[in-house]
Amino acid sequence: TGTSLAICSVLSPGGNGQLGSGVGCVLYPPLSVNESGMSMDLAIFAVHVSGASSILGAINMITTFLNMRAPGMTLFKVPLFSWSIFVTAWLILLALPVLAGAITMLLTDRNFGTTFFDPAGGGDPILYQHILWFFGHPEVYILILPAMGIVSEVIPVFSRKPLFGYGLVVFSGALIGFMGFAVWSHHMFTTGMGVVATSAFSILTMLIAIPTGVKIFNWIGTMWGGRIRFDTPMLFALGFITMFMIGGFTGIMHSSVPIDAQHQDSYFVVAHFHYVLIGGALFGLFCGFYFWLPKITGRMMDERIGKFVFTLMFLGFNLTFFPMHYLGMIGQPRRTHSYNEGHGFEAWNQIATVGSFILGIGVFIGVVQFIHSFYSIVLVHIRPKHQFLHRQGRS
Ligand code: CU1
Repeated sequence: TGTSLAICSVLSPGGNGQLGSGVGCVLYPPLSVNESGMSMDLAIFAVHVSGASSILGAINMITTFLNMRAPGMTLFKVPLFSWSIFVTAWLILLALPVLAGAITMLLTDRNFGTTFFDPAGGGDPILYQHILWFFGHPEVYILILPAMGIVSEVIPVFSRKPLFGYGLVVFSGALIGFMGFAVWSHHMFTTGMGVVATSAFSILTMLIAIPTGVKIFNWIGTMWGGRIRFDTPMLFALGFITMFMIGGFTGIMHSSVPIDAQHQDSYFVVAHFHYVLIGGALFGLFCGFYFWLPKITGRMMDERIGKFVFTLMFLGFNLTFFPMHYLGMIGQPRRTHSYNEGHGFEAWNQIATVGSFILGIGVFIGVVQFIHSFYSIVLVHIRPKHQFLHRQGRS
């Protein structure tokens, strides 16, 4: 239902072919309040419905984790992927109702004459940013923690060693989730919050690098001295670590207020969060698919195609997003769809365009491989057996 509402939002009057009239993924007022047409309202309903379903799913995950473990499966024997989902589910449960509150206020501001975000009636548009980012920062961890869990499962297998520091990986994951609720204002350093608030949020943001670094050292410690096999899932895990680290380092740069003020709303920020969310979360997702799909279907996937997909994605990803660091530093603002010549933007943008096609082709081939792998299980197990034998010429 959420997806249908989102599609209706794109197609409805005022939508201009974009979700919620294209006011940007953060739906900041006053633009999101003043935008006419029902597209924005449909987008708000889409987020409401999807949020409700995510909350129900999270409750299911938490109760399953706590109540339905096999006999003898104590909490500190649970696989790390399950731990990461447990922490993620708590973040969903605590963060999404806050987002629902923010967009409900947006809805009443738009339709029922309230002025939560309108200074003319005593409201404040910055209030929306606080509420949105109190959800928005934990949301980043909702996306990255499951990928960290996947990588924590894959690296021991292909290093042929048990994971180094199981307890540390569990606790650092929980700490990342917990601290993720205390750093939201680092998205708002340029809104004039004052020195005390910006300093506090700056320090807390820097502190999150510690549990994150703990995880990375645990993964390296697992590989250290292991007999490493560079199969496709392991390649994606290593790709995850390297690119997530680049995204993490630029994140630490942004936690410093004066540097953030320089990078604010530039392509440097775009490069940063794509290193975290494509190089991190998407590569983690592919890592999980290449690792677990053969266990589900009972058939290995073609290793050569897997490595080809990894090569395309790794090359394409870096060609697309690394130049955006430079583009940001020389001043290209984010959310630009065209620009005047003569600023030196052209070359890097052209490289990024070529890279995006290589990345897209890689993702496409990978998804086709996954679908084909699923289809193979349908052919072997679900079609009536005599039909299968007939096909093999043995009936
Ligand atoms: Cu954040």
